[in-house]
Amino acid sequence: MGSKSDWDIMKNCCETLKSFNIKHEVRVISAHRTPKRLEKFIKESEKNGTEVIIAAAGGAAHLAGVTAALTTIPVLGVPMESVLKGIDSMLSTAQMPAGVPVATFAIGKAGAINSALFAVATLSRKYPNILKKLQAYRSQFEKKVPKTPY
Ligand code: RP5
Repeated sequence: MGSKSDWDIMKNCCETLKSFNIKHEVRVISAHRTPKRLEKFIKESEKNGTEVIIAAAGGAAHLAGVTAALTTIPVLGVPMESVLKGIDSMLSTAQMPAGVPVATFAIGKAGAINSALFAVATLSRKYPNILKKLQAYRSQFEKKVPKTPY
């Protein structure tokens, strides 16, 4: 995430990953404030077999896009809420030029959770144990939604 101030929202992403026992690392790295840290992190990620990177940033949110420009590891972007209610973050994250994709999720908490679930779904195509957990999660989810509103 681009700032420690994003953690309150992005902890929902980590909690979701943890609930599926997905090994992950959490870092504060800013495309604007700590570009060298970003470069180092990407080099390490390519060496250590990282399969997905989730990048959360707000405002002029370049983190996901710059990350995607520097690696072929799939990048999932989560726009953070901002003074412009996250619309700036969402457009900055989603409106990538053709050739450098960032899969962009909803602004804020829903995006934080869904980015994790999307990473889980992606990994589940390769790891049968993750697929089992995802199927169990989906069936529980189904049971939790009432059939009527009263
Ligand atoms: C972005 O600027 C961060 O991702 C954060 O959402 C936003 C504000 O950062 P702080 O000023 O709170 O550190 O880079």
